[in-house]
Amino acid sequence: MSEQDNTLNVTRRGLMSATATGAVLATAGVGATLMGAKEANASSKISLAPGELDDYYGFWSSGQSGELRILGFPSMRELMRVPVFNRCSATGWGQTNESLKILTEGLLPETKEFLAKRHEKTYTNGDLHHPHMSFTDGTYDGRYLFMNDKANTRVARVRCDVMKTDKIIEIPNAGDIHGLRPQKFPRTGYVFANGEHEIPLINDGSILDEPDKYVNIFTAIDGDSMEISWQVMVSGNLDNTDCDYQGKYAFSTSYNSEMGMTLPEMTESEMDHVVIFNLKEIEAGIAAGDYQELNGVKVIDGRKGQNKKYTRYVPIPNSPHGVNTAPDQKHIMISGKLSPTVSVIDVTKVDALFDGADERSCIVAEPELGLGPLHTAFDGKGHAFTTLFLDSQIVKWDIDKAIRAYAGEDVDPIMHKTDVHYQPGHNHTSMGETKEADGQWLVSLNKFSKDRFINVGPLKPENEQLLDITDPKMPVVHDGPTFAEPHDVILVRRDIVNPVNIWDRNAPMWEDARIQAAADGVDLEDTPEEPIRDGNKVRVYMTSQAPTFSMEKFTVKEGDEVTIYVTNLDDVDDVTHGLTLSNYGISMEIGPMATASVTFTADRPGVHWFYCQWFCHALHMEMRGRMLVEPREA
Ligand code: K7E
Ligand code: CUA
Repeated sequence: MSEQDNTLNVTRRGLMSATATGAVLATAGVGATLMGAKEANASSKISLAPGELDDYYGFWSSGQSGELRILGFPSMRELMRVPVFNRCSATGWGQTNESLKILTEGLLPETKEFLAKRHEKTYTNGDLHHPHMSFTDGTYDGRYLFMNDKANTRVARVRCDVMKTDKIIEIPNAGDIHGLRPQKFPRTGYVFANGEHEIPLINDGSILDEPDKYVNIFTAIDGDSMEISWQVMVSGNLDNTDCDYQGKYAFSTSYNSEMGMTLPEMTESEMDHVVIFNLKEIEAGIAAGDYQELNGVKVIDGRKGQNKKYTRYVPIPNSPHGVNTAPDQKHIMISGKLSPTVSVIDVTKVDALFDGADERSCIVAEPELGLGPLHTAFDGKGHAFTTLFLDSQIVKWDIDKAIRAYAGEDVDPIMHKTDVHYQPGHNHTSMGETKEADGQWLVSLNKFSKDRFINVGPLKPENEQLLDITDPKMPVVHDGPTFAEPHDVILVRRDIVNPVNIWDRNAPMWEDARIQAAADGVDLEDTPEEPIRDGNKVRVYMTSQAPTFSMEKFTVKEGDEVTIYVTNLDDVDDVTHGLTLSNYGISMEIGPMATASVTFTADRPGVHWFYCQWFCHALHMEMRGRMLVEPREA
């Protein structure tokens, strides 16, 4: 945060808690009395006056909705939805040529074949759990956001300058990508991705109900090229992952070390494990040729008992879930889920494991915190905050005291527990997964809202609560309903994220349109008055400038394959246009100075209006034109 920002924020927050409390108490009467001075004080910190800006960007996942959401934080106002694995009616994501290229180019050949049989080009759903920003030197660098698709084994990248998805790749050999984290140091670098569900290594039907032949795969992706660097075959499944601040190790939890196929089998043993990946040894193994190549990827064998220096399996009680690296750059917290404990790994003791030390010797604390610990967040001041799913609480605990207690000292690491509503999964603190954790806010992502909001029917929203962690009692200061189902969020200081307002005409997004226009001798910014016909292919080039399209009408023949390219010449903040083609199921967004295109077959004769669907001008309703489709001669 810049000096200036800091001053502004402190002033605003300070002012608001000092003055607004008084005002609320004086004017709101009974409500304020019931609320209590403390809660009124806390809520006033988050109620931004109209026109005031938030201090943080919140990047929310959306689970089975498949998109990324941007919220202003701490107000928790939803600012934007970025389509990623889903289809979007507003922007045409999944329909425009530009988005389809991104959605299809990274698919495996067998997936393309499979989808073609269903007359589809790409999947229409996704399950996006974990959005994380790229790092440089242990903190966010504002370049990219990376995220997983558990449903269809993909990893996507969003460009933070335009807040659009620019790459999606399918991960071969792995079963359903769940945990995902970017390398923290020296930079991203690698993006680590866990395959959660164990499958046969060659999953073509030749092995079916023989679970002992199933494996799991840990993948390192190059965050710059979005190509797969290498994979490691492991024993047990893989749930969540995180890495250290030295660039040496990654850590993945495994809740099914049993490799069970049924619930009783999966939860049978008291101890599961965290797999530690030795990045330098894996790179050396790849360089030395100690791998098999599968689907074009170099796969190292890091299964238990291989006794190589690629992996170590540290026993952890019991079905561990979250793994979170503390901003002290030293401790890794593994949440026990079915065990009431969080196991603390000291990364300085990990080297010894690869020299033969006992696996548990890297554990330096294992505090008992409550029931159902899932994920842990940090304030950068030596404290950790763990969600207790079954207890519906956030527990704040002292890392140093937990270590001393484990060594035998009679100290209680638990500092406070706050009730949340209800059943929290992830929690996250402002800048909490970086070395710049600032200890201001914690958001608790609760799976159930039950009675917290007016009833909307059997399907309820989730409830994401905001806790003020500058207060030792960590009061809940805000309820934030969200639709299905954000699993995770990161809170990034706003000075780190600097998106543009207007597209760069050279953006790679519409590279194909540029190439086609050049081949047609067309200037995308000064388009011809008539479509270009090329056999039964028709290319319609248009520009948009509020409140007109450059073409008022065009004529095609039934059965023509039509591509409409629109370039938005308005280089003005917030003047986005759209093109919706009525009764053809077509719509797309065209941002300021962007080009977007869509291809379809004109198989419905008649008059079809195209119109702008983004309210852009006083004459927005008039921003329309006609596509005339001549019937094929009988
Ligand atoms: Cu829901 Cu991060 Cu997929 Cu835990 S995971 S809750
Ligand atoms: Cu352009 Cu509405």
